[in-house]
Amino acid sequence: MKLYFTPGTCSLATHIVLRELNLPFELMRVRLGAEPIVAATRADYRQLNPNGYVPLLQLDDGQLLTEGAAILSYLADLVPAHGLLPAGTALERYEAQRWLVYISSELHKMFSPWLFHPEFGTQAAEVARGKIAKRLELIERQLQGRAFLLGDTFTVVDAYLFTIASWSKPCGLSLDSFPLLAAYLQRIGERNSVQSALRAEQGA
Ligand SMILES: N[C@@H](CCC(=O)N[C@@H](CS)C(=O)NCC(=O)O)C(=O)O
Repeated sequence: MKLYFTPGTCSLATHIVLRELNLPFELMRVRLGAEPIVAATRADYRQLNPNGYVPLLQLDDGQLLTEGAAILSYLADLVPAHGLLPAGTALERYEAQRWLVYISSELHKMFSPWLFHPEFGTQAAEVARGKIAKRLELIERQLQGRAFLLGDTFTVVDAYLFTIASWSKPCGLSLDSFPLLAAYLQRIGERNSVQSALRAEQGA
């Protein structure tokens, strides 16, 4: 498999999960922008993903999968024994999906313009800051009595939440009102998968 990624972005979540699962993969760095390119080949990245964004997973047979939440679910299902996503049709699975969608639509896409598009200006940043703080309240409540977002084991939801909530720092969003989340980020950040993913992305 190949993971098309850009350091400092949401593709880190997929990268962490590939490492959690010990799956063989190749990292393909993408230079984002108006004309995104694959760094190693300078090929037009939009040939692979017409939307020009990361992450993108390329399977060994060439098939392509985009959308972080879908990629995370796919990877977890490749190795069900790791328990990175509840299996079957139990409500827990849809609970996990609920959080993936929540992180994607209520946090990730609220942070994105703020972090990656300073041209949106300070007013947009202030609106985003208020909305994100509100959305984090639910996360803080969910973390009460739980080491991980879904309970006592690490899942793909944690890889995604860690990646997105870590953007609070570069955005200057204080987590003082969210002590459980702050401790959670510290804890997840110490995992081998996270440490090695961050090291690999810095060197890529
Ligand atoms: N809906 C996509 C959005 C992915 C996304 O926003 N990726 C950002 C990095 S965090 C990106 O590549 N932005 C560049 C762009 O939109 O041109 C997903 O959830 O995977």
